[in-house]
Amino acid sequence: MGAGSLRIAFPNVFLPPMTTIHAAVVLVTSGFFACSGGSSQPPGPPVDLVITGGNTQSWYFSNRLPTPLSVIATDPSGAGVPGVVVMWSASSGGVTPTQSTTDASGVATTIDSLGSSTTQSVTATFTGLAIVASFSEFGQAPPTAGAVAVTDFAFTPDSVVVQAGGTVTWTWNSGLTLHNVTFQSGPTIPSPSTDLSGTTTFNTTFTNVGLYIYHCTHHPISMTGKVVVVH
Ligand SMILES: [Cu+2]
Repeated sequence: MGAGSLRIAFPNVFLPPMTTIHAAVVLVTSGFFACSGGSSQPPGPPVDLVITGGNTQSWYFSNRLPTPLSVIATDPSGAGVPGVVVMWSASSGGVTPTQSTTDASGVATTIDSLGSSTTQSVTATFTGLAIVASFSEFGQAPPTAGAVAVTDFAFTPDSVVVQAGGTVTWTWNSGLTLHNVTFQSGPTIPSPSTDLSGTTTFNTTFTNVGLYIYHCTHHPISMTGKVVVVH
């Protein structure tokens, strides 16, 4: 498939290592035969790890990436291989867990937390795999403030990210129509604004990390927004 697809073939020239690899493969896949109910065609040995999710995310230093990292262990025919122990390693920050086992579909996942590098890699491998799967992830400093326009009848942008301790400012440009900022959910529920119109501002400082959802109570369908507070 794409650049993330890594293919290897066991080289015929190294017979002793190949024997070793197959021995390891029998060990790690033996669990499959005990728990598989339906398949009459058990997969062969795993020969490849292909990235299936979480590659090339851009997020903020010292924060967990929004999407888990996942790989599929495949046999020579491309079928997923269950029961393969995948080892994960991050160049910056860290992964949790550092070892995970492929599920019935052959997929293993981990969660990556970015460190303080702008470009970071996470590798996934299993015993006997010649070329590891390599993820590239991108870090940046989180914004320390956010700005949202309040117009008829939308919050723009409807999603802002701010670092904990940072402030988001809503700026009205709505003529005579009254709007408000009322929080519905979050780690805490900040105080709402009053009903405001014309050109004015309202701001909230966020101290707790998490997702905050808000709306205007007069226009709850079109006027909704969220604030994502990160470390
Ligand atoms: Cu409104």
